[in-house]
Amino acid sequence: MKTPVKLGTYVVAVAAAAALAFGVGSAVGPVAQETGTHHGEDQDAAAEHGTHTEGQDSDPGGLQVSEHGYTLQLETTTFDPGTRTVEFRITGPDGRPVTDFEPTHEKKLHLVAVNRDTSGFQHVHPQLDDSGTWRADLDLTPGSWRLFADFHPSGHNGSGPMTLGVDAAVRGNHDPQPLPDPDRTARVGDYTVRLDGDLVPGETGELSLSVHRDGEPVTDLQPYLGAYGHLVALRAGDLGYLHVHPEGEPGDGTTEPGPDITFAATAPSAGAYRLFLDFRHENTVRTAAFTVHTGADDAPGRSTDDHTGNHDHGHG
Ligand SMILES: [Cu+2]
Repeated sequence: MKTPVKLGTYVVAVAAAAALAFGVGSAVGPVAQETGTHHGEDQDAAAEHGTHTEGQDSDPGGLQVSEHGYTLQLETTTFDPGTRTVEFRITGPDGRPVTDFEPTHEKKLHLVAVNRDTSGFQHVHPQLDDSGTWRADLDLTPGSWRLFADFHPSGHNGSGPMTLGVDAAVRGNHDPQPLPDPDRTARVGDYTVRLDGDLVPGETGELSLSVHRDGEPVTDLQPYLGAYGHLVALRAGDLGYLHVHPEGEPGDGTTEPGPDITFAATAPSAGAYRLFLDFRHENTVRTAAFTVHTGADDAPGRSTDDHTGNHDHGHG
């Protein structure tokens, strides 16, 4: 029973680090949280009182359909397979649909959809109408899907951007696939993307993705959402959604348009993660996908095979 002990130690260490960060960095959080983070039971109590923990990037998002009074409401939760228009609302603490959002990465809301076996990844930008209803087309295959809305409601005191997640079910026969084996190279069309760096539990790790085409480094990547790449990381097992930040942006005088794109990310726990990199070149957005395990490189005894799950998709 070594693992639970280790995990327990890790939680305590993170809690202590969080308490330290709060003590040193800010006086924004309620006092109850600063003391509460030292003890598990108090931490639970703090969570029940809706204490915000944003700013701690190691907390995955997207595990809850409702948080801090904001709820992700899907108009319909069951679909036939195919290209379907998904409609949803974000309701606020007053129960009414939210219509004011602060853009993050140039968009008011990012919708990420993935089959729960991590196939079919899509990252789209829905349209908002005056009533607060968002609409986006998704290509849905049979199975259980997870939809993530990544947004920042205007005037939301202190908690900043958030990610809510909701399940949707798509009818039809589904042959779920295991998580693809760890592989640091992904192919998407003519492009090869190489991943360097590691996700580290509880620490900020640097991930560098290098884009090549036909063996040549790509040095004219196009800005996409204010960066040369957009990375989404999902934890295997619960699809916890990690906050990943690009390091450097187009036009800052130091960030080159490829072949390397660098990100900072913190893994909330040891385990496997599925990474999806969106990059734009010659006016097409492509997605390269990777499986990584925290800490170590590819796990021993694992074979590497072809099912990388990469795909081209027209993204404007
Ligand atoms: Cu987006």
